[in-house]
Amino acid sequence: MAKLLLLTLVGLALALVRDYRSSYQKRMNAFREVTPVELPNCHFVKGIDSGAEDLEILPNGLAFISAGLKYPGIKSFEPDKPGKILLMDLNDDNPAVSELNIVGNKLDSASFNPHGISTFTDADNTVYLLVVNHPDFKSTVELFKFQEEEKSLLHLKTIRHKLLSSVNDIVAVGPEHFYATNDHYFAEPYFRSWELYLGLAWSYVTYYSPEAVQVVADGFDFANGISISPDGKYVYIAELLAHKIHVYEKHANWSLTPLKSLDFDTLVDNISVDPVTGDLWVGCHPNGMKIFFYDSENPPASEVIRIQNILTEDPTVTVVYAENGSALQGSTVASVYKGKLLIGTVFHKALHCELQ
Ligand SMILES: *[C@@H]1O[C@H](CO)[C@@H](O)[C@H](O)[C@H]1NC(C)=O
Ligand SMILES: *[C@@H]1O[C@H](CO)[C@@H](O)[C@H](O)[C@H]1NC(C)=O
Ligand SMILES: CC(=O)N[C@H]1CO[C@H](CO)[C@@H](O)[C@@H]1O
Repeated sequence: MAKLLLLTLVGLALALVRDYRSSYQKRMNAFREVTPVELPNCHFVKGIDSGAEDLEILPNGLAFISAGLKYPGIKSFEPDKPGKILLMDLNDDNPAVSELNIVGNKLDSASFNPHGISTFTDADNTVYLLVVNHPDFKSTVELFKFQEEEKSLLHLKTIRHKLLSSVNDIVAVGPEHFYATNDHYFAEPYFRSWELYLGLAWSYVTYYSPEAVQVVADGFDFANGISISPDGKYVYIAELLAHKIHVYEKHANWSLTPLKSLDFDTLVDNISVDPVTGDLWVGCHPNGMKIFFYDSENPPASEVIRIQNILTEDPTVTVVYAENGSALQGSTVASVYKGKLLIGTVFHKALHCELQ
């Protein structure tokens, strides 16, 4: 009898392990290969060789790029160098990047580890740049004022809060007001691989303002990119390991209510919204195993998806660019400006292409 019980328990444990493993492989999209989709006239951006995790293009064509992210467990080609913020003018024929000087004496540049970024332009045309930072594996949000003449960023403030525990990406709705995704995996100097394996969906979205801070959505299996519609009425959230993009309605009191979600066959990372058309551009990882467990012989692929008419019953989803990693490894973000597409990656290069 005892033997039978033991056998049953062993059987149950094995079934559980099998279930977790197959769900893990599904969440990681472990068996996906890409079919290439090419774009004309692609050039690597000079000066970017160790990542351009997030980028944001201003209406005048100036692009901010966060570079040099060190994420626990994820590849970095320059593990000992601090991160930086780059500037690029997309109006140039062959745009190059320059590093923005950080001025003000409150930010420790040696431990600067920038991740998601977002800008806010106020009524006087002052541009604020908000940057998710991970000094010593903690999470803060740094507020800067962009000084275009001096090509510098004036550091104004460091924002910390217990509901900003493991921030991935932010979208600003004011100079000091933003929504932030907390991915759960950037809290400690090690990668929480067991928790990632189990898929506990502990990731959430916080609304932050100096007056009130609240969780506005939760239960995500790795909430990643976040962005907002041009009219400011809808917030888009990418749930990386569930392969979903969620549309939330934003209310006057800043709360969010779920409206709909779309499913994909790829891990959706950062979302950028075309201010002209309202289309969503998403940087994706077709196969999560390759991005979380780097192998230079079998590098992670890149994939960019465009979603048109997301609010209608029948949105159009197009794979605009796909490449197996022999050219561009691990795309995280893509954004358009005047018929050209700029694609950023976690730790690799950035690519600038013409759209057909
Ligand atoms: C915020 O506004 C929404 C929509 O009007 C409402 O349903 C919700 O109860 C409000 N939440 C709070 C905390 O007041
Ligand atoms: C990736 O694509 C390139 C160019 O299309 C091709 O030469 C190469 O064999 C591919 N690699 C793999 C592993 O499929
Ligand atoms: C290119 C681009 O717009 N990327 C987005 C990535 O996420 C941040 C934070 O939400 C957005 O502000 C960026 O727009």
